Amino acid sequence: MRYFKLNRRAACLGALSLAACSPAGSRALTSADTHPTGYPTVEAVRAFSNMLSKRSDGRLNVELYAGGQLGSERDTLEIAIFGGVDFNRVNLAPLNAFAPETIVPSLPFMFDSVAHMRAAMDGVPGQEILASLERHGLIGLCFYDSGARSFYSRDRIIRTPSDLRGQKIRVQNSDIYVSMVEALGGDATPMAFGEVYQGLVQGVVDGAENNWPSYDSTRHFEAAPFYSLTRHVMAPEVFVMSLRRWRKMSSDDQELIITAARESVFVMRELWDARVKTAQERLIESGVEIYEPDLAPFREAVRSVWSRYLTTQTLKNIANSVADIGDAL
Ligand code: GTR
Repeated sequence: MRYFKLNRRAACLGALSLAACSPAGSRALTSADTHPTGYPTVEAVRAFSNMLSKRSDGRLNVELYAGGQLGSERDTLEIAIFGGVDFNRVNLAPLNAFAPETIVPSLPFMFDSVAHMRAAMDGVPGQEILASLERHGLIGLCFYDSGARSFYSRDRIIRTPSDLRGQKIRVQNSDIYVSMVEALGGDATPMAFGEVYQGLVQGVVDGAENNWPSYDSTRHFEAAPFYSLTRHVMAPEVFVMSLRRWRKMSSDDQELIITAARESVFVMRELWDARVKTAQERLIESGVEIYEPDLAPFREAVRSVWSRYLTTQTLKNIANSVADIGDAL
């Protein structure tokens, strides 16, 4: 098992779990999310938590730490592996560096549609990726939707990859996305999610990329009002549990957790589809300029990213089975 090197925040937050101990020694479970209350991922985990509480007759309760209270996704993953927080909802991107199987669904243009992403993550490739996380100190519970990520800019419409030339584009903390933006001709700047708004306002970066709900909820559109629907990445979100905590649970409680997590996926899908609609409406109303580019030159430009990251037979097999699922749809 390869652990992160723990940082100071992780060490401090180890104390969080201790502080939450009840005199009887049982404690509320905790969950972290970078999104605020009301965002679909947070509300899906709340639905999970409600199911768990009900089915355990109030024994298993999850306290939600939303809005990045416990730090960036990279931080909270470290904390979860260390056992300082029990559950964590993150994107796949921060897992790419140490859990190779997560690379496949994170690659640009891996999925043709949301339906393709859902079918692949519900199927064998998704199960294989979730199972692979155990080697790294995490139990992969389920995937949640994250729609499609598209580029937005402070000062220009991105019509073709050449419009990204010379633009500093914020990316998530994953080498894949650095390579992707470089392959498209831009300058990639990895940055934590919570810093992007200021980065855009101050011009530290010229643009970023995200799905409709995040572009809206972060208000990035205020500083970067040109949204080009490149839909280049459909990497899902993932809901994980600390392996350390998991091992302390009875098999009955583990079963309750797995079942509630699986059921929360359906809650998430409904919340997500509704949120995409309202975000689109709100953004159009706010005057965001939306552009539908020809995707062919974008696909072509990022071809090299696949060969660079699909380096083992295991990863190639997962990518092939994702493609087969797409062909069968
Ligand atoms: C959002 C995603 C977050 C985080 C964020 C980012 O769409 O839900 O987990 O990955 O993007 O860009 O950092």
